[in-house]
Amino acid sequence: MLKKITTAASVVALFALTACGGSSGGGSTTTGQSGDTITMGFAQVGAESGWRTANTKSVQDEAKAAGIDLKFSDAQQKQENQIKAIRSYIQQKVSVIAFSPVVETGWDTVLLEAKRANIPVILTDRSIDSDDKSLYKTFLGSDFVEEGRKAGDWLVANVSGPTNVVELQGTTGAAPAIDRKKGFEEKIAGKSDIKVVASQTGDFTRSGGKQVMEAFLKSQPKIDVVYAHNDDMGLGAIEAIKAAGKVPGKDIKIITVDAVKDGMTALSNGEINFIVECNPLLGKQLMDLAKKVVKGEEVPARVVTEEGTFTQEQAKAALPQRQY
Ligand code: GYE
Repeated sequence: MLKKITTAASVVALFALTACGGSSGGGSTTTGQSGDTITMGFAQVGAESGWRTANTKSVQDEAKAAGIDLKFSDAQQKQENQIKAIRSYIQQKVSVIAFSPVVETGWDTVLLEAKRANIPVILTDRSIDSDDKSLYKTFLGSDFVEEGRKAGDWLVANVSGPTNVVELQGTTGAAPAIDRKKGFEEKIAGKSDIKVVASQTGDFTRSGGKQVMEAFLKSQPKIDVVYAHNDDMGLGAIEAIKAAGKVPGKDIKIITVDAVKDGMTALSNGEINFIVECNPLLGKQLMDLAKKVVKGEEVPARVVTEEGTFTQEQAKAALPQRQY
């Protein structure tokens, strides 16, 4: 239901509701500082992709399983909404704040407020760009540069002759958009046959990927490969390619990142050529880390998620067991 919220005002109203819900939860509900129940304030990016939906479910399910009282908010991909959510969690004196920063920069002020209120912060999925490492306890998530490198390696090994690539970037300023571009560029640098002829953001959404791809198909005389920073944008691009009378996966090869069910289905159908995996099931590790930081125990500064890659054949084999 959270994804239905359309205005910042209603987001704020919802925080207020959440706050009331928390305090009417009975006298036994306490914050981490005083003991029993851990309360986590989680500021989610939004509901922009299949990855995000799976990530939200993982966080909600695992909070429940761990007996952690979760206050959840959806920022609709807006930094100002995430900042409001974090401030509201500080006011509510939650035991721990976890969030996935929509963009990398601009967090120091609000995180300093959390630090002064003695509320530990865990970064999950995406990291921030700040010199002050004392603003958060740990960062749990993927190595996005490495994901970009895997996409670049596959491209270099699987094309020959002059190859024009169009890139569908994630949300501007977001860690996975910056890093997936960087890792990919690193691997194609020096390959004179491979050219990125156009690169634009599709905001990690299916509709964004479709729109940008429609524009690319009009402006670019020759497109051989699409590199989409997530499955959803790749799926949007597939729609645009079909509408232009071309065959996705054949006339235009497609590389994406995530490996959510819809992406894996398109991969096994031959419409996508290669997917770099990015694991959204971070809930369990997040709750384990939260319990530790609330107790004041040491945690590693960085926890990297293990992930692989999928070819069309591998997707066919893996699809029946795919949970998300
Ligand atoms: O790849 C994309 C989502 O931050 C890793 O965000 C995440 C990315 C994921 O919208 O689908």
